[in-house]
Amino acid sequence: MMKRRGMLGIAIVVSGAVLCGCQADAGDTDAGSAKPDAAMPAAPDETVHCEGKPTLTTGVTSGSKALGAEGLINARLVDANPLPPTISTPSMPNPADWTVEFTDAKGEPVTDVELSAVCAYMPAHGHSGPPKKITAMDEPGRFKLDGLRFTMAGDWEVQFALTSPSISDSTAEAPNCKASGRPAAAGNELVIFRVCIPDL
Ligand SMILES: [Cu+2]
Repeated sequence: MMKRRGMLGIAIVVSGAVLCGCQADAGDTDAGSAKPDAAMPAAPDETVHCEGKPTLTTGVTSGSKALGAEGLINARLVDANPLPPTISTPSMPNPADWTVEFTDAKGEPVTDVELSAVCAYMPAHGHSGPPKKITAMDEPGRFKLDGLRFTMAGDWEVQFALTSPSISDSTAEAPNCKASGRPAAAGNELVIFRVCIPDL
């Protein structure tokens, strides 16, 4: 049962390739009194309830939607497996595979989208991790993300920093994704899906 490894007790937001290990034995911080710094995961022993929060849906016409920060690009969840997404642990990685479509205000696919950063980000704790693989699909505006991991129960965001010369030359807010330990650069748009991951 003792699976403690040296690194697990230390809260460091390291390179984007290293996923948060904070679901394992982060100590017994008193909820309420402790004020962890941004990089320090809180104690994971509070039960997470996702009831009443928006449910992630997929579909050609109705899937979950997200609006870009500049309001110029919409994203739609075309497919997700598993659905709903589940917590990812070392023994049960449960990688999430998502297909996302980016469209303009009229609902037409944006054909020149380039993704500059994608990650699953946990705002409460400030950690993030990229998908294992991103593939541009044959259908215009669609991308497949393989191996997204939600390493703790709680509220997560899946953030996309993207550029699309045909839509915008503006600069959106930077994503919270990190690449090689550094914040990722902002694109023309920042699109965010919000998802609650329940306890096992
Ligand atoms: Cu966390």
